[in-house]
Amino acid sequence: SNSLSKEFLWGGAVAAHQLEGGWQEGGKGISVADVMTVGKPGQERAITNGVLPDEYYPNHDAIDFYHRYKGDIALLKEMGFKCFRTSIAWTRIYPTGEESEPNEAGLKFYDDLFDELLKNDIEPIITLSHFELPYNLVTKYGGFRNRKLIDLFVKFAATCFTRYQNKVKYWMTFNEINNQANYDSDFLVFTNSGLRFKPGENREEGMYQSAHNELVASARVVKLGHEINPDFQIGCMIAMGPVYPATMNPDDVLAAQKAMEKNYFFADVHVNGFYPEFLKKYWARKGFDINITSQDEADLKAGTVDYIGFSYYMSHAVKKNSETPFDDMTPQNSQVKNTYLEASDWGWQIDPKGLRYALNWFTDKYHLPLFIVENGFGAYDKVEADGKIHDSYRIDYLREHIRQMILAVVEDGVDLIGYTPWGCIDLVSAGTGEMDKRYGFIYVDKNNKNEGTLKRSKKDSFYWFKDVIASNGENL
Ligand code: P53
Repeated sequence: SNSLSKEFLWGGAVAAHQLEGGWQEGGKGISVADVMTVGKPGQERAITNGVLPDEYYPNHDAIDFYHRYKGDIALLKEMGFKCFRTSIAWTRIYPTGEESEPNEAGLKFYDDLFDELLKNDIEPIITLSHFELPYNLVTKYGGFRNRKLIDLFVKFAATCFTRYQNKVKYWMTFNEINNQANYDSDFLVFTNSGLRFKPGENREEGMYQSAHNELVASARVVKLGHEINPDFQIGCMIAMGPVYPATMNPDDVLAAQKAMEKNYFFADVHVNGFYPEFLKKYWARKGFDINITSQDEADLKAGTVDYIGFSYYMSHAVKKNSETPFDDMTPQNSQVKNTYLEASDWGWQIDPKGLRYALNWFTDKYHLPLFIVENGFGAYDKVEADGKIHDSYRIDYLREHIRQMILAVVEDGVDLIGYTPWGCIDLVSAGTGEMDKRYGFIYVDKNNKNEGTLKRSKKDSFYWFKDVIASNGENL
């Protein structure tokens, strides 16, 4: 066929903590997102020890989707959305993560939200864990380093699967589980796994143990979900940023491959149900002692995913240097600027062809259906005197990525479920906590300093994307 199928799921993506607000409504507990402040381009947000009285926490109120979701869904419907990706805030269901009974007010909120979507013929696509760990599990257990969190996550997932089994078909377990491969970043290990390191601790080993515990939790949840409803489609969620060699020098080529392995072995385990050989060898060389039981190995095998959800924003390029052995290559420590690409104001390199590359890479390696569950352009928007927002830069970004996506499907035969651009309505940035780093088709009047009316308005990209969906990708 020369076009996308009629069933192709066009939509948009968000995460609970980045738009709901209502951080203490309906008995919600404090999550890791509730203790992070605002950063700026090139500066990570700070993590505080609990909620402090004089700090501003942008996720606490976010864009108040908690109270405004009906109006917001009406706008998504107007754009023609076939699906909407969001997450279930763990702390609305189990406020500390440890309760024996779920919180009914939290369950009811998502019942109502999913009903509203279904009433509008919008399929909910649900992430179980999107940077929303109960903060209590950080202070009490040190996050996912502790195996205890496996059972707590399985309990949370079982509650969601049972309650929403007739409303939600598409699930994902851990959002961007591989972000923590960059274990030097306080933000990434905290949001993925609730990890906080003391000076002198082995961050890398701690990260691998947490990642293992999450991979086991994910596999157990996949198996359980299929038992609860065999029609469930349960995927993993990988942050994909292909790593290119800076030159044709075989050193650079091998360096890029090694950096890819370290970032994407997570997908190997999710899809194959076992660890790749290179990683076990690497752990042995480093002297890492990762606790993996034989029951874990059986669980990993029994819970492989149905599809691969992934985010795609940018690509990276690496150059081998003499200080960094192949063993330690990462996109961070050997990164060079790709002189063929432009970047966003936050330094994210714009690379539409990298999306086609990523779709083919996943397909060649795993032969599973794929779902682009995030893609988009974070940018400053300007509201004109007449209230209009001319975001042609965002349209350009999305158009070129959609072109490459369609080529991957039509010419390369990639099996693609759908496309949900990130932050379809402006929301709080995960990386910086800013409101002014915007991705939306829908503008929300609120800035980095918590000022604004929260009024929603349609950007130029709103009308453009509406036409893209209506024409099933023909009118770009
Ligand atoms: P923000 C790092 C690298 C790539 C994607 O990010 C990332 C991150 C973490 O910031 O996050 C994903 O808001 C994530 C979303 C996030 C989105 O990309 O930093 O799944 O929660 O908002 C965009 O611009």
